[in-house]
Amino acid sequence: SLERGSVLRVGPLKPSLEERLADTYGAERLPDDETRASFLDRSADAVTAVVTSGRTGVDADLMAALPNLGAIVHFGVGYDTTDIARARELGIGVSNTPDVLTDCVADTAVGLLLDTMRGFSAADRFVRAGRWPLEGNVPLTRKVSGTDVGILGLGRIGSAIAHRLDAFGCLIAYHNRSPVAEAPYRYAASPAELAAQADVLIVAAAGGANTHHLVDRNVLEALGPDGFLINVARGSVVDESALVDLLQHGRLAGAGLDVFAHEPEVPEALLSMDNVVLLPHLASGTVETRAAMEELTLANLESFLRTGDLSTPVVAPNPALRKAV
Ligand code: 8YV
Repeated sequence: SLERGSVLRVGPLKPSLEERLADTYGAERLPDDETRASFLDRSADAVTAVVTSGRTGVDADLMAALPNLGAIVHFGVGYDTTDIARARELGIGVSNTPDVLTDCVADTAVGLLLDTMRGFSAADRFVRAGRWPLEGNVPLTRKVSGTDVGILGLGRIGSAIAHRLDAFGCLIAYHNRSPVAEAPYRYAASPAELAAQADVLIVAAAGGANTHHLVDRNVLEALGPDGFLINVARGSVVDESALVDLLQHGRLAGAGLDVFAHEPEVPEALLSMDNVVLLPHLASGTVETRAAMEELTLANLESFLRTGDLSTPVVAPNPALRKAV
C-alpha cells in the first residue's frame, strides 16, 4: 500500500515519465484489472495527486474513490477525459501542459493539409507499388498556397496554425466561442458559415461535451465536394459517421486526420481512400516536445506537492472546498 501523500499514475504514460514518477515519488499505477478494488481498499486514502493523460483521465467515480485527492496532473494539453466540472465542485486542482506542444501540433496540421491536398502519401504508395514506370503521372491535385482556410477554435494551437498558413498566402477565417480580440482574421458566426466559405476546414477546438459533434453533417455538407477537413483536435468534435459517409459519396474532397472518435480504431472505410491521410494521434510526438511536456508535468506535480498550487492550472486546487465535501 502507498504512504500518505502519495502519487498515483492513472493509465499509460511516457516510459521516462513513469520511471521518474516511480523513482522520485514512489508512484504506483492504478491497476485496470480485477485487482483495482483491493488496491483502492489499501491505498485510496493515501493518494493526494494523480498523474494521467488525455488517453485516460479521471472520472467522477475515481474522484469519489480517492477522498484525499488534491490534484490531477495531465500530461497533454487536452483534458476532456477528466470530469472537470466534478473536480471543480470537489476542490480538486487540474493541470495540463499548454504552450510547449503548440508548435508541433500546428506543424502537424500544416503537414496534414499539404499531404491531404497534394496527395503526397498516396503518391508515395504509388511509387512504392512500382506503378510509376507502368502508369506515368499521378492525378493532379489541389493548390495549397492562397487557399481559403477556416479554423475552428482560435486558441493557442489554432492561432499558430493561422500564423503558419498566413505565410502561405492563405485567406484565413475562424470560428470560436466568441471573437478573439485583435485577431487579424475574419470571424464567422457559426461552424457552418465558416465551412461554407472555406476550401479547408481545420479543427483546433478543445474536446469535451461543449464541442461534441460541433462539426456535424450540416457543417461537412457546407464544406462541400471541393472542401477538405483537417482534424488535429479530438475525434469527438467531428461526426465521424457523417464524415465517412460524405467521403464515400464524393461529397467531400478529402480529409487529414490525426484524431478519431474511438482511438485506436479507425473506420474501415477510410483505409482504402487515397484522398484521406490517416495519422495515429502523433501531433505532439517529437523528442523535443514530449520532453518539454514531461518537464511541465513534473513541474506541476512538484509545485502542488510543495506549495499546494499547480504551475499551469486548468482548475486551481481549492483545499477549503475539498475539506467541506
Ligand atoms: C498527447 C494530446 O499525445 O496534448 C494532447 O491533448 O492529445 C497529445 O499531445 C496525449 O495527450 C498524450 O496522451
